[in-house]
Amino acid sequence: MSFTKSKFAISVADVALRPKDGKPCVLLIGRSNVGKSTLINALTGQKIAFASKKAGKTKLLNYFLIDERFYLVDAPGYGSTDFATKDTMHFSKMMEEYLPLQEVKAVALLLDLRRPMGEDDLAFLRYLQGSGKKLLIILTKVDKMNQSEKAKAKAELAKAGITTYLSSDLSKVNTNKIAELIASSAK
Ligand SMILES: Nc1nc2c(ncn2[C@@H]2O[C@H](COP(=O)(O)OP(=O)(O)OP(=O)(O)O)[C@@H](O)[C@H]2O)c(=O)[nH]1
Ligand SMILES: [Mg+2]
Repeated sequence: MSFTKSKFAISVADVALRPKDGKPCVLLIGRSNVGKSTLINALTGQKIAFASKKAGKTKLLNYFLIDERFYLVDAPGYGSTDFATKDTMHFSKMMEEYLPLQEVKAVALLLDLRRPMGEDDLAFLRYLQGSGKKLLIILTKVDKMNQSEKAKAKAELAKAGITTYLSSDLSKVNTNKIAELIASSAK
């Protein structure tokens, strides 16, 4: 399956301003530049999320209504530095407010494991694992990985306690599988 009908709904800078129609939400989350917006475009078959070569493009929570049933929410990327910048503080605050919401049914964490996970990735992963939300792990940019990088990524995930994950190479077959899992987690 893929998302047959999808449209941009709203961008909000503040959690308080989100849609309050009770539709379930699946949050797409990951470091800046990991490929969140690109994955949304692949899943919807439309250029509805802004992808950019420059990190930190997405600053707001962007809501996309899928099949009139649930929202896929593109979140701002979290930090690429070790210290708390204004942006990472904004991100943490937003997540603390957002994750506990009843309509947030699942979180898809995107990881680009061509580089090992950083402390911030691991800390955030632990935080998500303890959040009580369904968690989907999606490896991005797998089309750019060779066999040994794929094996390393798998070992890296196992070390972090993750044995089930999806790989994204933006192919049709692959994207359909991700769409299917996201749709079923939005319940
Ligand atoms: N080869 C390849 N490139 C990808 C893939 N996903 C994303 N990219 C590229 O990576 C860059 C960043 O992608 P975005 O989708 O803008 O990343 P993002 O996570 O939305 O970034 P922020 O909004 O800054 O947090 C773009 O140049 C994309 O074309 C992928 O699966 N394969
Ligand atoms: Mg983005």
